[in-house]
Amino acid sequence: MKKTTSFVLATLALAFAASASAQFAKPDDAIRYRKSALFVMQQNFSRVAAMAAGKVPFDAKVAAESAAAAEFAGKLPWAAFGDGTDKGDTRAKPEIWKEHAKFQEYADKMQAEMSKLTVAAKAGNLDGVKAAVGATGGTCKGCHDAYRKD
Ligand code: ASC
Repeated sequence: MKKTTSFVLATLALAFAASASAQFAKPDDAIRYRKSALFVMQQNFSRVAAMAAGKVPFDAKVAAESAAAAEFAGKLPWAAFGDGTDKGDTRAKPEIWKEHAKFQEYADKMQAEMSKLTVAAKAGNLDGVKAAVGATGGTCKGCHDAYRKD
């Protein structure tokens, strides 16, 4: 039973990995896709971060829409770090492909914090937005420090 479960899980994992990488015709497409998604995420996050920092007035509607867009865009890049996408127009460090599970933990942590930002923004809670922007930004920085060449 245990063996069967492991086999099923392993098969599902392989199927998922295959479908995740199969959506890109070539490695350059995967690199462009993940950079585009991260750019859209960053642009939307920054709009909310500017409000949290008091650089622009807090607009709850814009903050909620931007946070939701950042949250959605933040789900996309990770399927585009498949095998063979470590070389090209990218600052991604080779460690990503050596310790993929650890890299994925950083990605998951960012998404968890980003979800809290959407919740706070939807509630129109500026203090909550400030806290969530800080926590989310920390996860961006942590992953960049570990996995991005500067
Ligand atoms: C941003 C951005 C990042 C993070 C990071 C937070 O807006 O582009 O990489 O926030 O600077 O420390």
